Amino acid sequence: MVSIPNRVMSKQYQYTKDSVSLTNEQRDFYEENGYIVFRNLVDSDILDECKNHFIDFCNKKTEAVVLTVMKDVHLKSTNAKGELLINKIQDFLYDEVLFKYVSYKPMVDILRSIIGPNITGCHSMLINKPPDSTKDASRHPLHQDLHYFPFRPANSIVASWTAMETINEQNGCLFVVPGSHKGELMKHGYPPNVKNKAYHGVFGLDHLPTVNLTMEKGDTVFFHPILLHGSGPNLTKGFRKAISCHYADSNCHFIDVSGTIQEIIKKEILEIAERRGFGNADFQTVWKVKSRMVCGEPGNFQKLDSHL
Ligand SMILES: O=C(O)CCC(=O)C(=O)O
Repeated sequence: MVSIPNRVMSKQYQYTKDSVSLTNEQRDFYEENGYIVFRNLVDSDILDECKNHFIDFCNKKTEAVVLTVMKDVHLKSTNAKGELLINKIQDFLYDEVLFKYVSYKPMVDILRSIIGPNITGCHSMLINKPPDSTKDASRHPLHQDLHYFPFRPANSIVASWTAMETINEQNGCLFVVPGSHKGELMKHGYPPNVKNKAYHGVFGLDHLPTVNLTMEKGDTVFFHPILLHGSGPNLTKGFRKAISCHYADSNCHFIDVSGTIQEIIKKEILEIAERRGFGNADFQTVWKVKSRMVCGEPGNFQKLDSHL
């Protein structure tokens, strides 16, 4: 009988790590599709605490450590205020209430299985779609999140995105193009009728088959930063809220995106950062300053230039 060496028999995984938190079946699904949904992963009380904190912040009833507050441009000319106007808060990793979501242990266990033990939270968002949007208002066109990031490798970055209430086709669920994480980063811009700042998308991909991720409160999807995804408008009478964080292996290296297809977003992010008091910090520094270590050893995100 011919014996087959172990290394021939063992499967080659490219997008996940050997660990105990993902079953082989879950690993295979993420490897093949670039995303995986875990039902009822995040505790309802944590999500309620985050949601109430967000609403109190919108209504100016509490302080929160949030660097970027985005208002829906389609609603700016109306009388909408507070929770009815603010469609996204970003960069809240140093807010101790919202960080409870970011560092939630069952989630971190899964992150370890995808990007390894040294984890830095690098981008955080709470996305609020106000009720009764028009077709284009709260839509997020098909895009790849790597477009926003000046660090690599892409396989060492992953997003978590958690429904804070039932999210379906009517109120603007996430849709994904399964397997698209195996492709390249594409050129992004503003598709027709998309006016919200930095809501970039890739043009001409309407023919691609998408899968709608309908989710209940607490359900969480993890996805690769090259996965094409977007979300529809909220056509219902209620709000639609989701909370999300991108995580990177702390040892990811930073790249210079000048002169590349990412130049356009670098410029926009630096303009926003300057208004937030970052002065003339460079693109890499902006990302380092707003990131926060979650577990393991510190790495390149924690190394700031000495002149800062
Ligand atoms: O929650 C959503 O609508 C999706 C947001 C999204 O994909 C993003 O902000 O990158």
